[in-house]
Amino acid sequence: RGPGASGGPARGDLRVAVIGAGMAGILSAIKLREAGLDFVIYEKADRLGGTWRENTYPGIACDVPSHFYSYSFALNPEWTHRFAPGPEIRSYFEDVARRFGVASMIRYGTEMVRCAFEGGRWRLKTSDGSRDEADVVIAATGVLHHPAYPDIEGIDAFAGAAFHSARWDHDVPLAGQRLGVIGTGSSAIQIVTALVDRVGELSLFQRTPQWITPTPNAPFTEEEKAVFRAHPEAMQQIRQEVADRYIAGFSNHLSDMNSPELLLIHEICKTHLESSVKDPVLREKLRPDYRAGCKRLIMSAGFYDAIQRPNAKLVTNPIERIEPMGVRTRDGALHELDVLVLATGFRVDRFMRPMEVRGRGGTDLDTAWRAGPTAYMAISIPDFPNLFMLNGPNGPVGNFSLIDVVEREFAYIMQLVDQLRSGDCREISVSRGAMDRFDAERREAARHTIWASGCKSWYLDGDDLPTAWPWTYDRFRDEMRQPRLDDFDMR
Ligand code: N01
Repeated sequence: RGPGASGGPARGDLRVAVIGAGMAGILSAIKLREAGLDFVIYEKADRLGGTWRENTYPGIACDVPSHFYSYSFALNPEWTHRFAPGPEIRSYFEDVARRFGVASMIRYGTEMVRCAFEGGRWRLKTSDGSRDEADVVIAATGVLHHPAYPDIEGIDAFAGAAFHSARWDHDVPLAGQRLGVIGTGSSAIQIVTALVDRVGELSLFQRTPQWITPTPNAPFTEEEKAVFRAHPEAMQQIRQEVADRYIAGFSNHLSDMNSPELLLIHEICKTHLESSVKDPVLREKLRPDYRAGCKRLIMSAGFYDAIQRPNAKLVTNPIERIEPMGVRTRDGALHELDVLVLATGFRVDRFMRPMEVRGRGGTDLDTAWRAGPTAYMAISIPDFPNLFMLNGPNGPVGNFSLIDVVEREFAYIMQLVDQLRSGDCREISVSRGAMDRFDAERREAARHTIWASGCKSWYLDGDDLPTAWPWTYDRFRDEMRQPRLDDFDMR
């Protein structure tokens, strides 16, 4: 490349540091390699896979159809099911990283502890004390990453095995045991469905019931897989059809809580509950008093069957405390247990933290995010130049393929990186004015989304305002096509 519009020299030598070797980090590496950029991936664990490495609980599967939850450039004819199980997804990422030649670029066991923008470059420090420098940092650190532990009295006093759903202890035997599960999110529902027939007794501690869409998960036959191998365009077609269906029937309507499409989904969930649960008392205990889609929709074909098994018990009386023998509820009952699973979700306000991040002039991220994490287009923060997030705050995170989201975000980021490469500027981040405008519009739009229709969920910030992308998915796709460069502070 020749000199940029501003006359600066073109920079073919940009060095990029990617933090995290999960789905988004692997994608970044593949695309950076294609673009011929120098890069390195830092990964704190000793294996890649992000959420699919951390979550190994029984029954784990993705609730986005497999051919849609795949990179667009690496479709996979071998998926065994419409909704692939977790271990298969982790193997897929490992395989793709190997095939695209980026696995060897990962520095395992190296947690990034500090990134500071000093003298026009990012100065990086890792947990082993080593240092590095980069022109660009891509934070691919995930959203549902840091387990949230419930603040329940006596939790450490439990005599049996207790662990978070994202820290599954596979050494703990389950056959014939009395299992307790706290929580009714996507993780808990999959765990209960998978384990009810393996354990002796199962107690599900429900604070809030959930709407559940009936979602059968048929295997792909050998014939279907043979077609996929011979005709990859058949997978491409499925991917496109699924994306179109999700967007037209769901994702485009989350922004309007009164949309007919969301009302239809509510009716589908209601019919699912009423036609599946026979006992009227149990049925009413399982019936949410808020709109379907307000909390993240749960996809399951088997949960209502599981919770009606003779060895399953739904406990709705609030938890008073945990005792050595089990869980004591407020009505005085002691629910004796051998194993207790905390399927209590994640701290979703962390993003790249606890890493220390300092932008221009020493601005620190904790201060910049004092009122809660925000990012222009989910990607850029004022005064944190050349730092870009994948799946950052305010992005579209509800029941859609995060791979599709990240591919679009990355294409957008590369256009910003091109401003640096061409020499048009040496530092690029959203301007303060554009950030403030984006945030004001986002907050206004958030009040009309389904997530604001009257329930508690991890979509809400401390002021109960939904933090996710509050507009249609179509708008997200449009925005991601090309950055509005006027919104950026380029120096
Ligand atoms: O966590 P959650 P999750 N006492 O936050 C309850 C993705 N995911 O790990 O509703 C009692 O949804 C809490 O109760 P309440 C997906 O995006 C995807 O299940 O707050 N209960 C809630 O029931 C998902 O949304 C897949 O009243 C307590 C539960 O714990 C996200 O991860 C699979 C409590 C937490 O639910 C998180 O799902 C799994 C307390 N003190 C996860 N504290 C698929 O792709 C919390 N709870 C299928």
